[in-house]
Amino acid sequence: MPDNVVMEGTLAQAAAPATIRNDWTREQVADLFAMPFMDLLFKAQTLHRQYFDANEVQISTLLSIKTGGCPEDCGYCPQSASFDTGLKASKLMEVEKVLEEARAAKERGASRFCMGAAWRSPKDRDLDTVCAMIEGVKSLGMESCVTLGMLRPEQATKLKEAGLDYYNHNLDTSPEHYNNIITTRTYQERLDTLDNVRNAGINVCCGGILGLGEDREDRVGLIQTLASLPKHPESVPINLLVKVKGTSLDKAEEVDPIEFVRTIAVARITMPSSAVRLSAGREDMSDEMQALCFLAGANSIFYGERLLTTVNPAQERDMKLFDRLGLRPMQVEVRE
Ligand code: SAM
Ligand code: DTB
Ligand code: SF4
Repeated sequence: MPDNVVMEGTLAQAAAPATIRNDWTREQVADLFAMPFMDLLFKAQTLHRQYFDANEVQISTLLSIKTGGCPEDCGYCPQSASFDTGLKASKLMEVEKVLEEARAAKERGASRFCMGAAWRSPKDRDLDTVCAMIEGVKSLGMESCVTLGMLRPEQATKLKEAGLDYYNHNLDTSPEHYNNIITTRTYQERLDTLDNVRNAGINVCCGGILGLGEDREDRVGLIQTLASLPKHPESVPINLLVKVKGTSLDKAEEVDPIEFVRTIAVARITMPSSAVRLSAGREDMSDEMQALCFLAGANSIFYGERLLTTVNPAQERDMKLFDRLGLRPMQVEVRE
């Protein structure tokens, strides 16, 4: 089957192929969100199986290579200098230290190593150091991913030349809700960075966060924007806000877990060939909720006891969960 074709609908209708669509309307996405939960999950799981082995989950490990002191004012983020969260800011890590962490992550079973820096955008000198980290990670036989803030076209090209596989840059929420969360960088600037990453030939990792005080319409707006990009992001992280004391969202309203699962399912249905990552926030989820997210089409996680600055489930808990659900880590072939 050509990779732009997906079998749409229930198993009974599986003979009717449908093209991957980049023209989703708000109304169509809202209609998916409003489906009866059982029908929605069945549709998502059916589509999931057209593209993926439903028992495989891709595993990434995160490392904060430059922590805190960020000039941006993202209301959810413990690393913003706008908030006093008690986090100690640190300088860019040394390449060899980063590679030690990458080796350990590989030994624990991660296929991708993701490095995050609390920058508005990288300085050219720092970018050279990050390129050396990417080259080192690749030489370990792992996929590489970085998230460094806004990128200019020539910076994206440089990262591509170093062998970068994925660049993470999130839209976070709907265009309408965005300005309530971040004032120092516009939605359009985020879209421009995504364009620059795409044009450099790097895989795009782009998603959002639930729990930012948004409503259903904003969740619809986020997914519709992602699914209407000229090419779907290869990886779509759906984060549940990790509330950190001192940030402006530390008292935000809890997200209904069923609504979270619905969002995963709608991401799976609208972007069927993308990896959907059950991203930050798993520490606060029950095993049963995570199982529902996998059933709804999530097929990627962050593995390891730390995200960037906050906690992630203990490896032992994740290994037990994989075992109980019969899930296997996805094996990834890495080309240098
Ligand atoms: N500074 C870069 C940037 O914002 O593009 C890269 C690092 S930033 C921490 C990466 C992503 O982490 C953000 O875009 C946001 O979606 C997510 N994130 C940050 N804080 C979070 C939190 N408390 N809970 C959930 N996700 C969070
Ligand atoms: C993404 O969407 N989630 C990750 C990754 N991309 C870089 C980051 C989550 C950060 C959670 C808060 C923290 O640990 O600082
Ligand atoms: Fe800075 Fe990124 Fe945190 Fe925003 S999300 S404050 S840009 S580290």
